[in-house]
Amino acid sequence: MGGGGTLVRGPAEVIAGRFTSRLHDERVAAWLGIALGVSFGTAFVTGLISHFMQHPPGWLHWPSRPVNLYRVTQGLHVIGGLATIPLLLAKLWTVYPRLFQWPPFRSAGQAIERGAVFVLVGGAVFQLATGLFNIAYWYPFPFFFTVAHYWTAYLVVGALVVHVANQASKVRHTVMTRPEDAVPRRAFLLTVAAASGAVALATVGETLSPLARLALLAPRRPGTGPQRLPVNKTAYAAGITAVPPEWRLRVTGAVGRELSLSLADLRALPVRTVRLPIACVEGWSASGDWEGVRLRDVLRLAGVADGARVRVESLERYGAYRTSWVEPRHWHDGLTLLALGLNGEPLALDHGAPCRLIAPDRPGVMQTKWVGGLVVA
Ligand SMILES: Nc1nc2c(c(=O)[nH]1)N[C@H]1C(S)=C(S)[C@@H](COP(=O)(O)O)O[C@H]1N2
Ligand SMILES: [Mo]
Repeated sequence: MGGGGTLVRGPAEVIAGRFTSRLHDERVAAWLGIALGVSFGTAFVTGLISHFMQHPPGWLHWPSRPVNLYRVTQGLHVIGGLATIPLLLAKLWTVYPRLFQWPPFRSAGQAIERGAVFVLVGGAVFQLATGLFNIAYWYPFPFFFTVAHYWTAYLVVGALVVHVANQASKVRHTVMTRPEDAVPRRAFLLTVAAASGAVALATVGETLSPLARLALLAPRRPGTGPQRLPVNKTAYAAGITAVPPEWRLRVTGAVGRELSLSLADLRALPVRTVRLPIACVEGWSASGDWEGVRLRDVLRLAGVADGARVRVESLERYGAYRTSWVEPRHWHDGLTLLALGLNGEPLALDHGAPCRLIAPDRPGVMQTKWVGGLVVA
């Protein structure tokens, strides 16, 4: 010691001294960053689609076709999100030493950049974790999932834009030049890609029924459940023990004439069979052959105006999904049914007996079960 002076090691150097792998490297970080940018961008867009389908502003009119559109966007959102988990873990592992860089920043610009990185890391971990817990039906957090997940998405994307703006030219340069060393980056990146692929493969069967048997990680699978269709909320969970013997469908509100239809009255209307999926916001989906009457036939019978919106109401007393709105485009569509049967049998109680809504290109939460009334606005 003496007059030689000691070398002061900041936390970053201490940490970096422990993280000796050569894979904590610009190139690895750059490639993982590109992949994460694409997957978070996709999750953001598909997430907004799902949000605005469920909460449409007045000017937005979703098409009712293609029939499987929501099934695809939401499958991408959930399965893509799950496959992103290994990517994010690999990226965090790669850049971990840098998160402890000391001093934390040297200029105002760098302070903003690093602030964005912390928002990005925290927000990204939060989105993937809450999304995963949600599809696993585990709610260890005190907030309402959909609201928190929705607003955090804007934070993450805001921080992502700042981060991309800061890193774009460096990343471009890094990936365009050939490395001159022998760091086994390719093997590492392929391993990460394989992990992502394995996660996707073990879940995609929840929506692609030929792969259903591989869907080991999926909470719901096509072909399981009563009438070969999964059930999210059972009749029991909804407080519905049997079809009320005096059941009638009441059509009220802005109608030419109010209706109160028995099951026999409904069956006297033209009965159709349509093949449509239930596409749950949780990513699983499955098609069924639904038999029932067209919603538009019932509404026309009640003398409803073409531009009217219709609120479908369930017999379920509580619960966030006991009602849903049907916009004109959707009730005009001849595929939109009040279903009374499924896969050649009368509708099971768990699928919404005696009557449920089934419509094309619509989130599962809006396919209201145990329908008791239509209120026209
Ligand atoms: N009344 C009512 N309808 C409902 C729900 C509900 O909780 N209550 N859950 C919805 C959700 S989240 C989905 S994915 C579909 C699932 O329909 P299924 O159980 O027939 O497959 O029903 C929808 N209809
Ligand atoms: Mo759902």
